[in-house]
Amino acid sequence: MTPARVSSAAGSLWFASSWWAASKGEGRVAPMTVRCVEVYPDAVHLQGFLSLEAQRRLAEQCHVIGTGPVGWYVPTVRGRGKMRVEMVCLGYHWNARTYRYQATRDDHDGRPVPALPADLSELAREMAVAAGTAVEPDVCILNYYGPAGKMGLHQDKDERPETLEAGLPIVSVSLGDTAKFIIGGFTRAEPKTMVPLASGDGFVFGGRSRLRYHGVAAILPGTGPATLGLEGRYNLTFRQGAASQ
Ligand SMILES: O=C(O)CCC(=O)C(=O)O
Ligand SMILES: [Mn+2]
Repeated sequence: MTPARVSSAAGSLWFASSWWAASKGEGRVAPMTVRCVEVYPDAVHLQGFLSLEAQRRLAEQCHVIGTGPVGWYVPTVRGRGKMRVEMVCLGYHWNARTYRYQATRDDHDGRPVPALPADLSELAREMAVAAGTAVEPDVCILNYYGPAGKMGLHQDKDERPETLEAGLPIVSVSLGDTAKFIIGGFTRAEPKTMVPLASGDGFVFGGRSRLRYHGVAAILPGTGPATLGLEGRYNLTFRQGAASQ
């Protein structure tokens, strides 16, 4: 089931969304309303996309992946030291030294990257539709931010050029503590907007916003739902265009 748009108003749209939650075993859940705020053209904040139960299950899935045999590591970025997050890639591995996608974790332990689970791809598809776009993700980067976690201003531009030109979106899902997500223009210096990404929120940026600079200025410790049992924050970004074709 794709989410149904139930009403629209300037700058904010409302959808009903329950498919993913139901697929995770919640059974009959009441359709949820999700507030969709267009922060920039084609950059949409989906506020409250995931029910608390769906957040809990997804957080558990992230924990299992991250603590599994091919789990968390701290990437060292070309010339800029260690990142302030722990990372696991699914589907393809993003090599922090070469900024290229590959099948094995060559900048870490050389192991084959875990597959991208089908239920996670479906969540990304559903979020993209809610934001008025579409994606067929072939990679997900799962990040864990501790209380001092952050991510510098950057563009997501390592996917295949034709997918960037087509504006195929990045679909981001947040769990746990709220992040101060910063998004600006197409150069580092342009003015920026702070978007608080709370647990269960989505953020989809494609089309005219695909190459906007963005980052995470800070995590707000203790702001996530207690029932997740998560100190810090998970963020999943789904992308299309990692596969070399
Ligand atoms: O954590 C976030 O909200 C953004 C993550 C991000 O930009 C990335 O992984 O490229
Ligand atoms: Mn990014």
